[in-house]
Amino acid sequence: MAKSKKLTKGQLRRIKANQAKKIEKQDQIQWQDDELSEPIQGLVISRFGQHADVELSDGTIFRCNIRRSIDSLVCGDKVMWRQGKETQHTISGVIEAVHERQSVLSRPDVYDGVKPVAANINQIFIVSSVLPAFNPDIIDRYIVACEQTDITPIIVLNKIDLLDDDIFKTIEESLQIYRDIGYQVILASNKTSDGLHDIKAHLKDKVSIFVGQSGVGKSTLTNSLMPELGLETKIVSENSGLGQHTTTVARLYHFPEGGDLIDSPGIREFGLWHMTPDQVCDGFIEFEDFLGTCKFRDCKHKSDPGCALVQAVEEGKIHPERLASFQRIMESIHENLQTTRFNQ
Ligand SMILES: Nc1nc2c(ncn2[C@@H]2O[C@H](COP(=O)(O)OP(=O)(O)OP(=O)(O)O)[C@@H](O)[C@H]2O)c(=O)[nH]1
Ligand SMILES: [Mg+2]
Ligand SMILES: [Zn+2]
Repeated sequence: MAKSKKLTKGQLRRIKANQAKKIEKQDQIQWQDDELSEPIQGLVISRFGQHADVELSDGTIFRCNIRRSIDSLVCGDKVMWRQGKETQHTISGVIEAVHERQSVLSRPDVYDGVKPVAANINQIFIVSSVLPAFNPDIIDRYIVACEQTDITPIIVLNKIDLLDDDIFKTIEESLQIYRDIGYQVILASNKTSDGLHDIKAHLKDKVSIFVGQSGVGKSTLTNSLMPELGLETKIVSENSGLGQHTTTVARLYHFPEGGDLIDSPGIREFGLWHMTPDQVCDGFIEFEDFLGTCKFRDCKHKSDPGCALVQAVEEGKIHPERLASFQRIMESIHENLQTTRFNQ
């Protein structure tokens, strides 16, 4: 019988124990004040657990511990850190303070409350594809988050090499809704290089992030734009048609032509449970002209009589899909309010 290459339970246990020991040692590192350098400015290019990789302006990267007084630190944060006399167990210093953020993309987490994803970004590429299936609901949710924080969204439909004429026609109709509202839409493919030039042009001189479902091709796009990176990518599961959550932490890369790009881990869904109905409404920018003109002040914009949004749909001024999407978001917020910690 061929010998199995799988690790035995004992081997797995030992590996786990060694990793735990290493992390424990990293956590135990405590420098005395006189063993630490003067404060140095740095940029967090990645955050994982109790550690973060901080980059200096010359490109050198140092793995640091994080002072317990810092309650939130993410990729893109500008920090003040101090270098230890010597590197211990791969840890070179400690992050002491975080500069005020110009922007932050957050999402609610069922376990941790609202969690920041990345800081100081000014552009979000909402990446979608046909495998996993095209999902305008997720696009709408990201747009709401962008509008809330004044970050520009750009919609990318990736993997257009996989589209046949019929699917292309259906998705094009959806995408046209976004173009009509005024959002930029880019059709892209890593196979044919379609759209890559366009993405490159938008990346220049901006701090951007790729977001979207797992498996839509965020890391593959990042590799196409910066081939020297060789990031790990993984095939979409044939059974479920879903991605495999290959990228596990957000990481910032400097684009050779200028500008920064963060590749982020894929999501299953993007909840907006932390937002008020008014905030969600504001995220549907084409509703603005009609808000405040409904018959009832507490109109839910659903089946209430005299709803100005419903009327605008009937008159062709708002796309029915967008109002339906808004209503779905409101329903999901309502359901979550009843079941999660966002119930305050
Ligand atoms: N046909 C086709 N396949 C693509 C394209 N871009 C990416 N893929 C494939 O899609 C799969 C998933 O790609 P990834 O880059 O790992 O996806 P991701 O969005 O980074 O996924 P997570 O890291 O899990 O969030 C891989 O098998 C890629 O080869 C494309 O333009 N066309
Ligand atoms: Mg990835
Ligand atoms: Zn209304």
